[in-house]
Amino acid sequence: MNSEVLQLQDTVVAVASPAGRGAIALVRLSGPDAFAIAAKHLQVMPKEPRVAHLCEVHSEGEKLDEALVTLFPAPNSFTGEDTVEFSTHGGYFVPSSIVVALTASGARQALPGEFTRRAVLNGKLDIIQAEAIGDLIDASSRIMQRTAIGQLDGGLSRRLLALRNDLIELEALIAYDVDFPEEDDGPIPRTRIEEAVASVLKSLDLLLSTVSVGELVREGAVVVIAGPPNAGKSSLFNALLGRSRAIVTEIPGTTRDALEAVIDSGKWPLRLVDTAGLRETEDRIEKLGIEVSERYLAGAHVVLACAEDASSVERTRSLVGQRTDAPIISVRTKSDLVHTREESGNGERSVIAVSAETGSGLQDLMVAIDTAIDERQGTINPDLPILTRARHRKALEAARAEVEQFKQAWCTEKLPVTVAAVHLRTAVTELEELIGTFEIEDVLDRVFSSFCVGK
Ligand SMILES: Nc1nc2c(ncn2[C@@H]2O[C@H](COP(=O)(O)OP(=O)(O)OP(=O)(O)O)[C@@H](O)[C@H]2O)c(=O)[nH]1
Ligand SMILES: [Mg+2]
Repeated sequence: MNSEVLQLQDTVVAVASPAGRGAIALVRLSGPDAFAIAAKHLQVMPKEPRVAHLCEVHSEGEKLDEALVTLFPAPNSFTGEDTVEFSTHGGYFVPSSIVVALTASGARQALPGEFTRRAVLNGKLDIIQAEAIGDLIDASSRIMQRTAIGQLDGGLSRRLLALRNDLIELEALIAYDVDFPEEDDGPIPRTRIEEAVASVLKSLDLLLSTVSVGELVREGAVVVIAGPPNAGKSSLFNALLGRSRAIVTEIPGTTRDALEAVIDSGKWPLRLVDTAGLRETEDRIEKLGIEVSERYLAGAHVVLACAEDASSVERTRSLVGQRTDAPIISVRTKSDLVHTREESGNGERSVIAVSAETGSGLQDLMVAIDTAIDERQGTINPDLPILTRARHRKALEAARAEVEQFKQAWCTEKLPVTVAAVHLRTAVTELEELIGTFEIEDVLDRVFSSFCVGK
């Protein structure tokens, strides 16, 4: 999408709810002619803004639907433009017939993400907040939802704006020093500039330290179930999921390929992976499966080392330890079977006994997984906004590199101050592009390319 295509003088329309059968669908109409176009199709045009009115929607003398129609006069709408929302009956046909009628009267079909894009262009949201809307729609866990809501409320934007302002103040200090070196107050003390630089670098580092948490929030923590064939890995996978996803048989070597599923019942979203049992084998397919297991182990956030008795749990743990740096939780499976229960006792303190059959120990295991991730991540400062996208990380890393270069130049006095200050200007530009309320067209293109129509 580029600026030639995106004409703000157009009035655009789209079905904002997903296609398919449902009680209600939402048709959105936004732009300078929204009210005039809507009036052509409503038997009675609602007068009061922001109040839902039951209206008959007509086209060419024919009634299309009875809908709840709400007018949002500019600038008090999501897009900042005159907007009409039609809550129509759901399904495929009714909402699209209304879109067809409105386009026949001069509206244009909205492009993907165009409503949110207009909101950004009209100053209702910055790009960071627009991304949060995308994240909120895509949220597949409570923590992702919470992070996106915080970002939509402007938490991250405020933090970035404060950083940008610190950099601009630094620039001003330096400019003052260059322009008025003979002022009464004397030159700005070098230490004052050095302290300001150190403080900006610290704030940048603090934000950058949230990148790994952001990745976990978006992607989920990879929890790999590993162990010898027939240990009960697939059964545990199914039990933790609460449904039968993986095939379970009494034949060792049943699972040949890694199987993934998402769980969001604990603190962190988890990507649980069932793997092929680890053993020496000549079977070509099983061998490939084991290679996949080993790859998953290398990329795991947590590994569950599973086996049926204490000594094989210990063996599994050391075998797995050679293939991963992730924390390993020792799990003794099939705890409902008598012979394994007899073995429990000394030396098993850190081993969690579970039964996929009865469900015992599963809750303890979930808690242990969350704790292992907590320990790996360190404590998360709840006041610190989290960077959730590669775009955020890249911009902050670039800004940091520029500030670092300024610091070098300033400390070694190798470059004229005015030249060194160019690095500060570039750092400011990086942050402004990231927030996106400044020079933004190409940033907008990147952000909105993944949006759906109607949002
Ligand atoms: N009694 C009891 N039997 C279990 C339990 N978990 C698994 N089993 C049985 O153990 C056998 C192997 O279970 P799977 O879950 O297929 O084991 P696996 O580790 O995935 O095996 P591979 O895929 O071959 O590596 C099956 O017969 C299961 O019914 C359990 O908690 N209690
Ligand atoms: Mg299996």
